[in-house]
Amino acid sequence: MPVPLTQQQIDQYYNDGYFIVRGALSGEDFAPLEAAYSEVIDERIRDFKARGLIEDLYEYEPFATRFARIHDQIKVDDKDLRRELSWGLDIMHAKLPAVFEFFFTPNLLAPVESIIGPEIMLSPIQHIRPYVPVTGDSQPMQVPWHQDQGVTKEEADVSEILTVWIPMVDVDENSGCLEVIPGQTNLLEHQAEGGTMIKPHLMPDAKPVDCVMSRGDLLFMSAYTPHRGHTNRSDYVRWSMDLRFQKTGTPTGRPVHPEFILQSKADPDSVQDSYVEWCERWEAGLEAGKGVRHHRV
Ligand SMILES: O=C(O)CCC(=O)C(=O)O
Ligand SMILES: [Fe+2]
Repeated sequence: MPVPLTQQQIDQYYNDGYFIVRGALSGEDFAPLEAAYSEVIDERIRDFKARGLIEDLYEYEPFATRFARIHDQIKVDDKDLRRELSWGLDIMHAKLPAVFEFFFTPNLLAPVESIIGPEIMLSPIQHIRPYVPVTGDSQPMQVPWHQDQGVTKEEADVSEILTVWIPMVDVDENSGCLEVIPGQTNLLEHQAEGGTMIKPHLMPDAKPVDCVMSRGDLLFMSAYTPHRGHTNRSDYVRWSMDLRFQKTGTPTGRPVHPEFILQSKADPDSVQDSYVEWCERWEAGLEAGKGVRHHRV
């Protein structure tokens, strides 16, 4: 049964700028996603084996670890090959039907509605991030301290945007969970250098909180909550998805990329549930967005 947030949980979200919704998603909600990504990865692994780039397919390795065991077979300093292995897995590149269907998961939309209201639009700022285990300090694609409002254009400053961070595996400080700084309600100045990040001298001195989570939990974060991902030093891949929701019609701050109406109680026919249209609008948006700076800095 989809469960909305209680008033106490909503209050906690607004007080702290984040809230972990425990046990919201079920194994059934994840199964099609996992199956779809397993298939994409399997194809890629077979291609790498056929090209003699890896020895072992690790066919019977579970979803959480298989991709890591494949990476283990490629030298850490062969960055191009490692990049090729992970290339194109993000939501808008892979365009998997299972991901599109996941957006409409009732167990996800019920607590989102508690914050955003019944007219729910999905922001185009959305990712799937497989953090592969590392031994050193450099986690490819790792994001530094930032607020999500900082990665939008200024037009989004009138919008209330809710980030939902969804671990597809259990996460803790050793396996790449997020750390957040509670209680921040305004935008801190960001810089582009080092990846869009809060200017170091403006970082709040409040103590960061590690968001230790199980698969099935959802991290709700306001767009002003400073956060970053920990390095993954475990032996499995930190698979996570992050989505952003806002009231339909409010600016996303990413104007060239497509937003989608996921739910409407006022006008149910307005829901954009066509997979084909989703693919077409992403293809057009990615083309139009080439060479465009998407962040405000
Ligand atoms: O997954 C991460 O490590 C960072 C995620 C993030 O910045 C976000 O979801 O907004
Ligand atoms: Fe973020």
